[in-house]
Amino acid sequence: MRRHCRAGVAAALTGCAFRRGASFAAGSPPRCVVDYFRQHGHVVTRGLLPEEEFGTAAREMWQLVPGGDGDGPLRPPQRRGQPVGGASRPFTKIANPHSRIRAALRLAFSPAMLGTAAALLGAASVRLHQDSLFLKRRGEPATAWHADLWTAPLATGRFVTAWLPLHRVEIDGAPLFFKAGSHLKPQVTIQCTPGPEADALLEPGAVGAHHAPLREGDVTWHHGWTIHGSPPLSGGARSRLAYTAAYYAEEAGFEAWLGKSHRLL
Ligand SMILES: O=C(O)CCC(=O)C(=O)O
Repeated sequence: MRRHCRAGVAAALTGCAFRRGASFAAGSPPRCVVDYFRQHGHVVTRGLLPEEEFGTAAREMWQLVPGGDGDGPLRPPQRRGQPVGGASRPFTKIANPHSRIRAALRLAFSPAMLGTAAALLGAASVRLHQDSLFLKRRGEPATAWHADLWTAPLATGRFVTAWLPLHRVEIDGAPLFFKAGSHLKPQVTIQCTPGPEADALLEPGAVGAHHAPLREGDVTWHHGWTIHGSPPLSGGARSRLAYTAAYYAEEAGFEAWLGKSHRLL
């Protein structure tokens, strides 16, 4: 299933960037993008980043990759207890590039990213939970089905992750695959996710919805409870590098509590 709204979201997004959150009054993705996301738990925003912004971000982020283009030999896994030299890791993850690279910082807090995240979550403002780079090389296995909120230490259902490949990604280039609608049943395990029973244990790529081919500047978004994963590279595809940023809705939380407790003093 690859239905999506081909909407010029970038053009609609203007406004101010906040270091830790965004008020988003100046523009938002088209309604069909938001509706699609709410219904399916994933969506694509085509050309969200202008070419120049994308080019700068991609160039700078590739510099963090060990071996440059990422097509070098696999390094031994870093976790103890795993076979040395094996390809058991599904990817190499570089955590929080925004703390090391200006382009990542700009991207994570750009009006386009913050504004889209806020609109999809129906929030007045959002905060960045984390950003990461995911490098998948030839020989590395599938990224297993999972939902981001399984591991995020946050008590919220308003959480969204942007996944932005830093080059074109065709269907053989390990795009993300999503179990559509799984965000609506967060209590359900992978084995029980909706769909024919025989599909339940198949790997990402064998089943699931995707948005490939993804061009430079296209971004896919998935809800924190949406089950997703990625197949291994296939065909002639080269290493795949994707930037991700996860956001959550800013609720009346600590600040409200602080204000209240101050009033009590
Ligand atoms: O790029 C990948 O293989 C994994 C990324 C992922 O799971 C995510 O962005 O939530």
